[in-house]
Amino acid sequence: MNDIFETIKQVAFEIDNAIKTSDLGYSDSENSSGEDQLKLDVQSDIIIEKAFASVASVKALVSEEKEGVLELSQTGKYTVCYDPLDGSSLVDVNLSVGSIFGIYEGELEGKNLVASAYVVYGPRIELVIATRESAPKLYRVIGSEFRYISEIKMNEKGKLNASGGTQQNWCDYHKIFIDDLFQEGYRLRYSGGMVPDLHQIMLKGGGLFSYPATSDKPNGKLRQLFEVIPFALMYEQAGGQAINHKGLRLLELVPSHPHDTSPCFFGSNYEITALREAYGMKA
Ligand code: P6P
Repeated sequence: MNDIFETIKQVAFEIDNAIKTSDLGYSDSENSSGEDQLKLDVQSDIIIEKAFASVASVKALVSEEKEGVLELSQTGKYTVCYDPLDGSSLVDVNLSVGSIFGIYEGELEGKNLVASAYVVYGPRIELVIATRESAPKLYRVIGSEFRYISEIKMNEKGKLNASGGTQQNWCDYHKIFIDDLFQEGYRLRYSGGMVPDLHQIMLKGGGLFSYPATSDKPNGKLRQLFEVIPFALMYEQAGGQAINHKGLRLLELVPSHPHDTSPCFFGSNYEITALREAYGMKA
């Protein structure tokens, strides 16, 4: 899998350059989730597709920006599911964005995720890689290359609360649960970019990120294969938990379509335990 991780490092530099130099306008197309595509979305997707086309261990690609599975090689072992530039609409207000990668072996479902990675394009370029055998490892660009910084471990309880979704469309018990955390003194940290929002909670020791089922999005908004499941591995390997609104581990999700979404909750043990109680889930 190292050839995949080295390729992610390569595309990180190319996409960071594109963010800094490309036209931020909208293309005339939509992605498979019906969202308008920025030219930068399309450009980032092309950068990643081209880079992985020559990686021997990659069998196929699934992109948030395209329908279906792109077969690359009969002899490859892994399918890489990726969101090339998550939160791209934040680039024009100069907020951090990211790329997310899920590396699957076999059928595209949670239990077959063997590793995940994400890149944060912010004041610094950072990369986090997790496997089933390791805690997430943080790398940072220093000079012109990625340097290993540390492993990431979350505390049992955090202080940050990233509460996603349109509040007027939350169900009553979710609103009560979120308000109770704020009454306990949690601080709101939500930029609208999944990658920096989840990165911050992991690096600041913990808390809760939630994107619940809402009346306008009963299946949530975030995509299982290239957003939710990859981050679920990160949070579990960092000592936290990642579940859906029924208490199922997100790493046990079985999407029926590559672009299926799921309500999702990522957090330290204390916050996920409190969520289970608020939602009446079995422990
Ligand atoms: P909302 C960005 O569009 C994104 O897919 C994630 O990066 C982010 O967590 C979420 O949507 C934000 O959605 O509805 O809170 O604006």
